[in-house]
Amino acid sequence: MLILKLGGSVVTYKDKPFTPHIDNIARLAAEIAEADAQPLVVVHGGGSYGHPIATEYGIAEGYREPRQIIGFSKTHQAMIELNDIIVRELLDAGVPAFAVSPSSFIVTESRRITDIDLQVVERLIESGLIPVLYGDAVMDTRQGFTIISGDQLAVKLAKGLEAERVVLGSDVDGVFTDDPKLVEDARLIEELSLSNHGDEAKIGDALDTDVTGGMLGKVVEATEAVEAGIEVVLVNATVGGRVRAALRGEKVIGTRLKR
Ligand code: IP8
Repeated sequence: MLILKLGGSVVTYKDKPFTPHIDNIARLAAEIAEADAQPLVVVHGGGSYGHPIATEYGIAEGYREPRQIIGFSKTHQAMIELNDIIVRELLDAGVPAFAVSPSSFIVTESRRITDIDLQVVERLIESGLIPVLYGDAVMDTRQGFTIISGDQLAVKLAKGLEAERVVLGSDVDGVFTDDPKLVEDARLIEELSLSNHGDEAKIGDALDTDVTGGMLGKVVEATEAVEAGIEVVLVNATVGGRVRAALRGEKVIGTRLKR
């Protein structure tokens, strides 16, 4: 069982509202087809679809005023639109993808997934389908509603489905010792131990920098899976061949998280 998360910066142009990155999506669809790694669940992020609307209406922070209600629906709808584009590309590549809406079977409490019914996803997988889910606007028992990230969802699915490996595809190669855009000799950390940073003492700083900003959240989120004994690999999904290799379990440029 494999879980593949494709970041919003991979499947959309993040600075152009509602613009899918079709080249990346089509290439990744082909890589997924070629990897022929099943069972597989695909999760994608929001990029320039979900995030601008969620921010405009303050959806992640929960209900405060009536004008947010339509924003909650618009955020979800934007994600359905992006999901539709991705599922169609997968189908065109011959991958038996099946769109699954997270908000219809997931509830959070204070932004964390507490309620997740995996029965349908499990049956889809058993039938040979590849469920395709996404970070979504979901109901929250404390704050009315919120946003769950694709990373939180990917990790929950990995644990619930007892996955062997989670591949987190973003637009950077992995975790670096320093910000590679600022520090010339910044080095890619091929294996990152979450319990003992040892000589990688600067990781915290590196994770806090802009270029790896999303990395800190990713690593924190992935900790739960790593602790459950699931392999987590961070790869650059904008570079051809890396996702295919990671799905096949081949050696690939990236960062492997370990306990
Ligand atoms: O891009 C958030 O998912 P992420 C999705 O993985 C929405 O953080 C709805 C903004």
